Amino acid sequence: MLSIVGSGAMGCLWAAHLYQQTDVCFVVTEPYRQKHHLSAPYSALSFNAFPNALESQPHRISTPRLAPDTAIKHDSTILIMTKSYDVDPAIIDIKPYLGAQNIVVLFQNGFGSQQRACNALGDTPCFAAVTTEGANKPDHQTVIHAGHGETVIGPMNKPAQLIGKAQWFDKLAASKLTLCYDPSISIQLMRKLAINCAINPFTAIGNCRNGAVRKQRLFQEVWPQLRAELAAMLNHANLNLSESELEEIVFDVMTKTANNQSSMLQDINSARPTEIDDINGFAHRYLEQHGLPFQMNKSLTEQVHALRS
Ligand code: KPL
Repeated sequence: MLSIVGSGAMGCLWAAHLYQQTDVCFVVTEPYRQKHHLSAPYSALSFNAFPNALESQPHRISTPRLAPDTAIKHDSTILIMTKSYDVDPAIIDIKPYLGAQNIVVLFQNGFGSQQRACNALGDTPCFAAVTTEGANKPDHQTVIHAGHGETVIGPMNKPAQLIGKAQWFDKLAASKLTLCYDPSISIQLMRKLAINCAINPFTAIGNCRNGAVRKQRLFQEVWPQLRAELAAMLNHANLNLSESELEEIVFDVMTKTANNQSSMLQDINSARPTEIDDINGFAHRYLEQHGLPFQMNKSLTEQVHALRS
């Protein structure tokens, strides 16, 4: 059984790619039940999946929604595809049904929720994923695979390091989404964190797509200071990149995703909480803890918080 926590764009994308290969269900955790106003017995979640933005013929998918006690079998793989701030309550709900035979894969932006989840999971193997797949849900009934990317997965705790790339990985690879395994996933997470720190807050503050950030006055004014803070964070985490190498990576992502609405802008536009505390907020705390300059990450965190107050 493959159990997915979270039925946002990424959860639906994976369900759509796996339902023909294996038994897939969405897990109804308590926060999910409340958010979707569900009461047992739960109906299946039906949606149209468009393989790309131009396709007119969708696949109609119907995926069961089950309570954790029925959704999680002794050998289930569980994909946690919630926002980073929803991971802790989700883990509390599923933890009683997890053991050493299960596999948990975390798909969150930012850095921080992954470590908290690992600490809570004990001896259950826990992996983290960094993905560049582009998916969006224009409405509750529709998911569009907007851009093909790749998903890198690697171990977050000792039990996961011991299991490594095993049968669970083949189960996910059956999705035909591009997957690879990296034993040093923390490096990938830190690199993606720096990219999100450099793009997401500006899209939210300026209400613009990723491609417009470079032309934004605020970005042009603060980027040299932010770039220096992010390069210092990466160097401290042993990912040695010069400021100009970091800039090249960030500008490249801005160009490749120019038409995207960042996840943070989508959150603001849908009046949802943002992941800022696990993005620039994490960078601020990390830099401060290690005696490095942190003011710009702190300021951007505060500016994004102010958008919702
Ligand atoms: O990961 C992203 C996000 O929106 O959270 C980027 C890389 C900015 C692409 O939109």
